Amino acid sequence: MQRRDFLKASIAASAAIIGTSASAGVTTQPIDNREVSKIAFPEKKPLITYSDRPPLLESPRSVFTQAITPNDEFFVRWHLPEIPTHIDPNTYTIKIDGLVNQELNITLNDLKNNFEQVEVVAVLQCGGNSRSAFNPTPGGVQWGSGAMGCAKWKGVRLSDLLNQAGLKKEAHWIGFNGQDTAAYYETPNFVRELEIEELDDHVIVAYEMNGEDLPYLNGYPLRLVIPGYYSDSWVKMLSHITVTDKYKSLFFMDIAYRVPNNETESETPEEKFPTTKPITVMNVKSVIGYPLNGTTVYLNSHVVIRGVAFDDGHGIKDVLISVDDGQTWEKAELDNKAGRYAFKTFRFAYKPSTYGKINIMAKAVNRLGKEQPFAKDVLWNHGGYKYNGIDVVQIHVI
Ligand SMILES: Nc1nc2c(c(=O)[nH]1)N[C@H]1C(S)=C(S)[C@@H](COP(=O)(O)O)O[C@H]1N2
Ligand SMILES: [Mo]
Repeated sequence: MQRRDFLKASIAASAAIIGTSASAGVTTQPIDNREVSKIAFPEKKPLITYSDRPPLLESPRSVFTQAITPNDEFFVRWHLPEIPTHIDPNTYTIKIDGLVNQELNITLNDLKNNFEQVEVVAVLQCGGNSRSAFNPTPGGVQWGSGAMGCAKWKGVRLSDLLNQAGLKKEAHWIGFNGQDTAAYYETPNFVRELEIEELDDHVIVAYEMNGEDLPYLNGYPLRLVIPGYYSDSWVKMLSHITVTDKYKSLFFMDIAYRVPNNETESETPEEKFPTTKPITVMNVKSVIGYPLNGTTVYLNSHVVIRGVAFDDGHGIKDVLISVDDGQTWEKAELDNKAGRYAFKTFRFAYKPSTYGKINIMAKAVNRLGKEQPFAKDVLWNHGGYKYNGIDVVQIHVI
């Protein structure tokens, strides 16, 4: 078997284990009734657990009433099973090489003392977040809506590091490599490549998350933070940055985390569009954190609907709430002092006036006027990426 084939075959096999069967169900919302596991990983509360090796942990929906997602409830996604279990902060270095004037080996101490320290509050969201809402179900981890979170990241600008090394004029691509490795040698390391033009001053190499060292599972001691981008390129346990002139064909960049180039039509399970592109910037999205699906409330009681909304950094303009299946919408109150890449929290005072099952919907609109589509209008794609349908929870009024 060709190497490529082996990879495809192993991906398909793992998808079959993690994924549910295609078609059948009529899910139009992310699966929402999974329980958190009984066991907890280091530095984490018990979370929804899909796999322990590599760790795949989802945050419960209820955390999305908060502007900042606590570190111990923050989701976790690794692709490769071998993650170093011992990291020595005194000797850890990040190497910068390739098309640079001066190769650098920067220690954590250097990073913290010899560069300007910057902070950004930014949403980290897996491109496959909410994948379980697609119908038919694409293979891959069947995330509900909790493969995302928002944190305050602290570190140094990537551009400051690259300037220190000095880019040669042919420099065009930057590769980022983490410390995790595959269990089988055929699978390459987790490496991402970005074009230099994509990397502005907002991109940081972070060592702190919400005022603490990065949790081990979120990439201790260093990770890339690319505000506004899906998190597949936020490489964790970052230890090597290589500058090149040409794009090197890489597994994760070439197969995973890509969507059809054509973003106006859906793919179908039978047909794949011929050309794809990386998923890059996030689309507009909101998630309701309260009430939860199945919550029982009294007629005429005061229910405060709460949640979070975000986009790629253009900024959320409105979050609209509907309690009549999308016929009429009203504006929620918004709050956010943390900047355009952060969660905007929303709240809406609701007094249920009819008995029975009520669907509460939230739809975010950004400053460009882009808004979340109804679930049925979200573009289906083979990878199950970029789901951003109007969020819905169903409550029971008694
Ligand atoms: N080294 C390394 N970095 C990685 C990955 C990985 O498998 N290895 N997965 C990426 C993907 S796809 C996601 S969604 C995020 C998850 O970040 P988190 O575990 O901190 O939530 O890490 C990204 N960075
Ligand atoms: Mo991801």
